[in-house]
Amino acid sequence: MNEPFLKIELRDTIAIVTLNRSQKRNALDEQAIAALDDFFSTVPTNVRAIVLAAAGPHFCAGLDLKEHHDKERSAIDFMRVCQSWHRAFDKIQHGGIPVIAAMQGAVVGGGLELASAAHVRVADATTYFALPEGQRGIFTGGGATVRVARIISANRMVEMMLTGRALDAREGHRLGLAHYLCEPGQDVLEQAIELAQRIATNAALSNYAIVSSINRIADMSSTDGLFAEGLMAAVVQTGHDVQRRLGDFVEKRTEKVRV
Ligand code: 1HE
Repeated sequence: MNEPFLKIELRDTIAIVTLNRSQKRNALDEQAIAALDDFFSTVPTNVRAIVLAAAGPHFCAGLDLKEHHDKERSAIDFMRVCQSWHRAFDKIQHGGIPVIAAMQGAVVGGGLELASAAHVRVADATTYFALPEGQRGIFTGGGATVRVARIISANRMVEMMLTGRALDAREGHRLGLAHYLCEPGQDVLEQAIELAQRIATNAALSNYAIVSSINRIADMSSTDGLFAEGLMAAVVQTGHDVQRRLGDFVEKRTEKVRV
């Protein structure tokens, strides 16, 4: 029997979800997308942050090209596949729980689409990013035109796809594909877990607002955005630990904000 695509480890309030098909460079077939959709639909209620990691030397080689080749999908079949990716990755981005991606090696095609649904991305020095769809005769279908284009700009994404070139870890970091770039010798998974632990100490309702409202408000008009922001702030304000957290500052029991 095949190993499950996702390996899931719970450490206190952190879930570490590992893509576990390294022999195929974590290529995403239909089962893999279903497994991601399933996990992000049913995250245990005590989980406050999720680390999305990948086994082996590469984060993810994108669409399973062998499955795609063998299935000879029709336009409508592939439209449905793309929609299944959109549903699964939307649950990552809009599920209300911060997701931190730990990346190494190839983050290409659908792998970059997956990573760009995460809220915080950490890369090690081996990481590189590419959108080789043009070479394969296909197009992005897992959300890159929305998510990657917003991160690096539509203009840069067009160039990346036309030339098919790979951006190394430094360039990806400079353009925002990674928020953090590990120092040589630093372990990417450890750094991602550390960030997840820090993020998990925020108020759960604040984190919910951060990951579910900011990207949505970016899609709204200014008037609607300001209204939605006010509503969100009013809801977050009802959190059970707000008074305690404010009191900690007022009574000088908490650390100051310093660089
Ligand atoms: C795969 C895939 C895959 C590897 N689908 N099987 N993605 C791409 O165009 C990337 C294609 N892959 C590569 O360029 C390379 O495999 C890597 C740079 C990622 C890794 O290279 P390497 O030398 O470490 O591994 P490898 O020997 O190329 O691959 C190991 C095995 O994984 C091999 O299978 P094997 O049976 O011969 O052992 C490969 O065939 C298999 N493998 N990548 C299927 N992608 C919703 S639309 C999204 C559109 C896209 O994602 S397009 C981008 C597709």
